[in-house]
Amino acid sequence: MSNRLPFTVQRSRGKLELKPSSGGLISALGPALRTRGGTWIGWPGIELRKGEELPAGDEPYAIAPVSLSESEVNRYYHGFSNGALWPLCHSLPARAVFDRRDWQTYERVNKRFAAAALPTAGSGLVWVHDYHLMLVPEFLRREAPNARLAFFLHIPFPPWDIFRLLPWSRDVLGGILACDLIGFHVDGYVQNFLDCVEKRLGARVDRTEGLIDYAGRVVRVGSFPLGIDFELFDERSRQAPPARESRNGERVVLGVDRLDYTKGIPDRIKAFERLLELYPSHRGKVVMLQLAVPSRSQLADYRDLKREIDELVGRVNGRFATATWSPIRYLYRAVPPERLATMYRDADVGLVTPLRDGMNLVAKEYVACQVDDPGVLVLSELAGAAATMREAIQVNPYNLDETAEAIHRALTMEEPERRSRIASLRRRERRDNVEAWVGLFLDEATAGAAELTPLTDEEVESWLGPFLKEYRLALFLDYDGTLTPLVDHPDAAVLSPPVRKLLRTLVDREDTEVGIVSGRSIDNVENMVGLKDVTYAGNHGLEVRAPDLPDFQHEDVEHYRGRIADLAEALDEVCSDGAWVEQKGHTLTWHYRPVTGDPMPLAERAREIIIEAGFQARDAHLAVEARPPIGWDKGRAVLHVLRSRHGPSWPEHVRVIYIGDDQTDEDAFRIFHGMAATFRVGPTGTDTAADRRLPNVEAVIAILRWLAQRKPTP
Ligand code: ADQ
Repeated sequence: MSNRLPFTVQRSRGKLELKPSSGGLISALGPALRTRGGTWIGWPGIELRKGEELPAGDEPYAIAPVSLSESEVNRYYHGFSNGALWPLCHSLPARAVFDRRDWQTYERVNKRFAAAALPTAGSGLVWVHDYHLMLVPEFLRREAPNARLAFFLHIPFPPWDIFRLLPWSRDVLGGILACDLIGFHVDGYVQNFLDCVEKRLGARVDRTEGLIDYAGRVVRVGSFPLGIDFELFDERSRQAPPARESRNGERVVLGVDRLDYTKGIPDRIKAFERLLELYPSHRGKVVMLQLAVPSRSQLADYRDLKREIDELVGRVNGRFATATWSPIRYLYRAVPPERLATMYRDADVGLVTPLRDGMNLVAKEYVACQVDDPGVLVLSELAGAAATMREAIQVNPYNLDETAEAIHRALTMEEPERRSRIASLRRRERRDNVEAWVGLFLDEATAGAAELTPLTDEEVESWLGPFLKEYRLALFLDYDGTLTPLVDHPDAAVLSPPVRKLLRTLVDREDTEVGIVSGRSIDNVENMVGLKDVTYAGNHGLEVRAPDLPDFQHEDVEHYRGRIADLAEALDEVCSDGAWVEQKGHTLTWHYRPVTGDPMPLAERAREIIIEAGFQARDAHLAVEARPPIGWDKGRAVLHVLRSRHGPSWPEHVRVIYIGDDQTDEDAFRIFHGMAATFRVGPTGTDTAADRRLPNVEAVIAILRWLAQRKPTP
């Protein structure tokens, strides 16, 4: 699945005609689908009229077109994709425009792409491409939980400090994290992505193995540097007509790009101008040939760029041209493949100096076309290609003097050095060609499930060591699902002896206080934990019992005492098929775990009864909770404990850690955000306010173990 289909549809005299699209992505995936079969899902580039069908193409694979209206194309494609994500991912945030309506259309269009893939999702891999479609995997995962999904980003993934500017950074990360495999061109982007996932979502990552633990699944992440169809370019350049004599020994420095501000065309022209200033000997003998394919001309930035380049070319030519020589030849158009191969072959210098580029295929195409007397590749160190194409002369494209010197060096390089450099470059590009890339990616995408190693002491130390340094610790823990795995009946959630022992050790430490915060009644949770000198908060914090504080009960709960008994009776109506009511004093829980049929109609009715009785209904694990409508929750209860014990300036005296697995723990995560270290346990999606996520009770135990053994605070 990609934004564009491998062809663009045009309407000519009422009839639809297919025109093949070009570009790296198309030439990479076309052959892969041709040999393996499958479906290409994408936008045909035209708004299809009602009942209008695409003409059959000659490709052996199926086509699933996704139709977009003109205004959708504006907001989803020009707006969010190219106006926000493109500049941001290229680390040019000043050019990014963030518009909520663009974002909403992007979401809607991504949903439509996902729907188009749904019929295929059960039978094989869905491989989603590029920044236009970053929410598709999540939408697909919701409808097809067992589907095999992969994503490849063709542009850079920026560092955290830039990515965090995106108002919807959370959603975009969550969108692609629904995949089994996420691929980038180079390792730098992988590391940036892992940083963002860790910092924005608090997900656990394994940097060495490239694994992310998120929403109950393990996602693989890796670098897969895209290659080209090497033999095709090699062959084309061999078959191209010999260089014309009319060149008169003129040497050519070649630039080939889409007209895009990331490609650094104005800086390149200025660097060439600098060359002519620094080395007058090149005047009259060297020409810069710049090809630019028109691109995204609907966006103002791109129209401005075109004007800027026109003016620059005019200025430099005006400054240096003679009657027989002009320094810059500039073609604003696409050239046919055979002609392009000839130009590559005959250029003495391939000048590829993007300000930032995911990979850059032009550098690779240039190398593939150096079949006889080889030229020299000058390559921006800010292109993904620079990670592997080490034998190119690498430059910082913003440094005009350095670039000018590099062009000079390329123009004057002796043959043995040129041949050695190009030979290594060609060997690598021939081996790591596009076919190899597809194979590598698909092998990884269809590999078995990956697993993260259990949480290590070093990892916990890196999370909590600096945070706790020289402070007392106030540790607050939820019970069910945090200290014990979730089970069928609350009575069966027994605390294991090793965990009790760990808690005991923590309670006995001079520098640590422990609190258990539960939805259970206070007597019940105290019974289950069975430890003295612990603070217990029951009924989601409506009551608190602490060793050193007066017992607390929220002043409004008395008012609801009679009414909760009436509610329990009213819920008899939905206590069939095993569903039952757990009475907990100030609150109650209606459990539907034992129900064998579809419990949803019953749960809906239970919610209605609870609300009619004047209580709040909250969804819990296979249960609905009823709480009095009092502005109180687990977070407020813990804050009450901290203030009573340490005074209003408690943050100066203790560090707080709060670990919970339940929706009701979110109140605590929110209230302590920035004031505590918070952990949400279990397979939760994007919607947690906790700093970090933990997969299961074992991970909680690993943290408790580290806390119990840590160096004492004086
Ligand atoms: P692009 O930004 O389009 O691709 P690039 O990789 O250089 O950049 O590919 C451009 C393609 O267009 C090349 O195949 C080139 O031959 C062709 N082209 C350019 N100018 C042309 C002209 N005047 N006439 C004919 N053809 C021309 C995005 C990312 C890149 C990443 C690719 C693939 O921005 O970083 O390498 O996807 O992942």
